Amino acid sequence: MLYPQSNEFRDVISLNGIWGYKIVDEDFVPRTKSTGLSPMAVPASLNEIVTDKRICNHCGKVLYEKIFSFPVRSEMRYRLRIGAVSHKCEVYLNGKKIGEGINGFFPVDLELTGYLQRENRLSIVIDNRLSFDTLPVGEVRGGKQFITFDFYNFTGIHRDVMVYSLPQNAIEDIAVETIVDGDYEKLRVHVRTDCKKIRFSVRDKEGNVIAESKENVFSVRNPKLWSPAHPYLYTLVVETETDRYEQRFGIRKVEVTENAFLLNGQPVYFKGVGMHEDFCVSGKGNVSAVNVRNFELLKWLNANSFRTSHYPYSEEIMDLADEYGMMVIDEVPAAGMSYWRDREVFAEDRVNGKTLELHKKLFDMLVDRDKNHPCVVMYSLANEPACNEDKCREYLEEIFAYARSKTDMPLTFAEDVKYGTEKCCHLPDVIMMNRYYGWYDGVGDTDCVRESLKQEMRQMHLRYRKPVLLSEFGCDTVAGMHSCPSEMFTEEYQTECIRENCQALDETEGCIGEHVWNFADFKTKQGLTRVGGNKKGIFTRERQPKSVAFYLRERWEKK
Ligand code: BDP
Repeated sequence: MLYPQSNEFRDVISLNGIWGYKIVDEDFVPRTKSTGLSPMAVPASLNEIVTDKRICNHCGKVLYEKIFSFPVRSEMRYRLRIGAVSHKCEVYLNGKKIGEGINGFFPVDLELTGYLQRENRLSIVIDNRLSFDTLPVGEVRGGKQFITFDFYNFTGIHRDVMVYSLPQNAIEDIAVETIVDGDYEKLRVHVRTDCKKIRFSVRDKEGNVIAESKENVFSVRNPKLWSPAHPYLYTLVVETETDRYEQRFGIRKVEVTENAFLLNGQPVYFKGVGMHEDFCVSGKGNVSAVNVRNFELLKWLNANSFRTSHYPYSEEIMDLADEYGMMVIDEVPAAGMSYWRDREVFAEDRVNGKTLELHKKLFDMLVDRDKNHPCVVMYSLANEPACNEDKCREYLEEIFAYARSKTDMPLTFAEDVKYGTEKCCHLPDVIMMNRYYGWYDGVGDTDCVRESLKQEMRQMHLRYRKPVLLSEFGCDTVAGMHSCPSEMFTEEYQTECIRENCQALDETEGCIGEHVWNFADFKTKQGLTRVGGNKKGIFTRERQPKSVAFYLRERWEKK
């Protein structure tokens, strides 16, 4: 599915801005214009905006409504695109249901042709409840949402909403496959359209045409490769008699060996962070200013990568990652599959075959959405599933086999169970380990970090003969809190703990990188260990540095 674009054949109309919203009953259908709506911003999370606690904590359905009109041209096709709605939704136009969304982190893209009138009422009935039939998973208990994952379960329309027009016989999809062939790079372009006559051309960064073809397989001479140091991007222009689409792409090759991750044939070390789409007031809403600020800070840190923990991020973020040269570990929204504590989470009445089917579908949707981004160097299939459970092994074996049948890209997942009890590390190409030595493990003790971490990573690497990446480590830190000697929650402790972790990695064979948890402080559900959210950020939620940022900036400059 292509991102909407505007040119001489296509148009995009934004529906962002102020919408009306209200809480509605279970069986609500927006047949007629609703009354009693209050203003709400789109994109944004309502939980960060409202002042009424009941609305903030509401578990169930919410109506969002917007009236719009524009000059409809009879020769055009029209579609609606909602970047993301958390979590499920039913979409109505002028009282008629036109489709639904099944997950909070993917676009909902629906046909509007034939439904549009002079004035239109777009109603989105959001259901924010999580269950074992959704991803991430959760459970409604006594009317309240229970979750085990550690980020706030925001409700809202979180990404851009637009109506876009398409010509008849539009170009429906483009996939650019790059194949290294001596000094040339062969491109194989897969296009979905009803048009037979298609022309391809490639423009370099300066806009010069460097290749043209009528066939879908052709060469680019002496290509400039994409990498974090040189994030070179080309534009492929696909033209038919009635349509044109410009698809940005980059040429790069990824491989995994027993000890290394190779980008364009060279070993690369991942320096970076796990992140969240999270900001004050906007919540999970896509805000361009915040996105660009985040990338400026990542560059300032000398980072070269991040993981989209724990769900796919907005397309705008993926575009910026291509441009800024950030390698992305692109994660499916499979979180919450551990720490249920009472009994196994992989069970008939919990994470089961139905969850797996959804998981497969979402993997397909992720690859479909992100396939042309050179920044994506690996897909992550889950965060911290209970991989000490036998049924989890069976489940992950299935999802890994499925994903491998769909892509050649390296696959991974983040695991957090102690060496010796893990049952799933035979599956990924790279073993991502989330470890909190000096925090959850060795509370207040940074002396234990170096040896414990080194030993566990070495064991993992030797047993599975795969590269290992420390995908989460860190400690909660209240910005501005200091102590000498260092104590937990102070900036000194965070720097010390992260330094000990990093030094262990310098001495660990097969270690291909470090992702600090987290880029910035973020909102979570309330809990005894969360004072105003998770404070493991290198930056505050307002995006100002804590002391550890200066340590990492210096370390990563040299690394
Ligand atoms: C890890 C989770 C992450 C949490 C982190 C923490 O993957 O989502 O936020 O722990 O506790 O286990 O800070």
